[in-house]
Amino acid sequence: ADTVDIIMVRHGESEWNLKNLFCGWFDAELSEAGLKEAQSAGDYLKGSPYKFDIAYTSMLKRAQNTLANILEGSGQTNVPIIKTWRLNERHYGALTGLNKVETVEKYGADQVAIWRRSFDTPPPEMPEDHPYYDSIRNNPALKEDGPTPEEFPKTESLKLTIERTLPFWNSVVVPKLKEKARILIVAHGNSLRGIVKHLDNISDEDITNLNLPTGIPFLYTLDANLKPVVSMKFLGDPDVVAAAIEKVANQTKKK
Ligand code: DG2
Repeated sequence: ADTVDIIMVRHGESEWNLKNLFCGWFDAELSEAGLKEAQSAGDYLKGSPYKFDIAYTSMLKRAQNTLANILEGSGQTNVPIIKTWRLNERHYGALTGLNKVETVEKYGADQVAIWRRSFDTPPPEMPEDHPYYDSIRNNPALKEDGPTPEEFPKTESLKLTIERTLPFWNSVVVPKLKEKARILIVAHGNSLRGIVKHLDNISDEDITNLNLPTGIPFLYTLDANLKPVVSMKFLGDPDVVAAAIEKVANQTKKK
């Protein structure tokens, strides 16, 4: 059949996922569990038919380290890697560094749900005196590939995230898919939600319900027009997959 496979994965759990903090463009490290998730994904892929010609990731360590561990674990360290800020997580604005449960206690569950999952309402902008403004604005990785000073976000909704991720998808990934390159993308909860929304043509309402688990690769099989024949098929133990999705959906609920 005239189809092509592409595998995507949200990075493994980060230190800030573990602490339940809004992370966005803050360059958090993987947690120990996140490193293990990346290694397990690598192990799984090693025993699978999926091999890669090229890999794409963001400018953030949690995604890059996940990718490195997946390639290591699957015995494919020679795969070329392209890094782009366009796959970065959505910028979480003034919420960056705040605890997700405390933010619900302060602003209410409805408001936080809007900030986290509405399609086009961005969180409040990050002011210049925000505690993480400097580390984000002056992240040396963004000198390698980053937005121009004019493009540099102060906050991003999913809509704004898609507006800077899709140009990369269309100009770089799509031509490679048409060449039948076997592609791996390691990115973030919301940058990947944007790609999935585009591929599956998910409505602005329905995308609010989609939560991606950390560290579990998922497969798309695309036809000649790049329409999905197989959508978001998670590669792993189904119980582990279901539990992981549930965990993300429950992040703002009190334990
Ligand atoms: C999370 C997503 O991004 O958070 O920025 O806190 O995928 O890099 O861990 P990731 C963050 P939610 O939108 O799920 O709250």
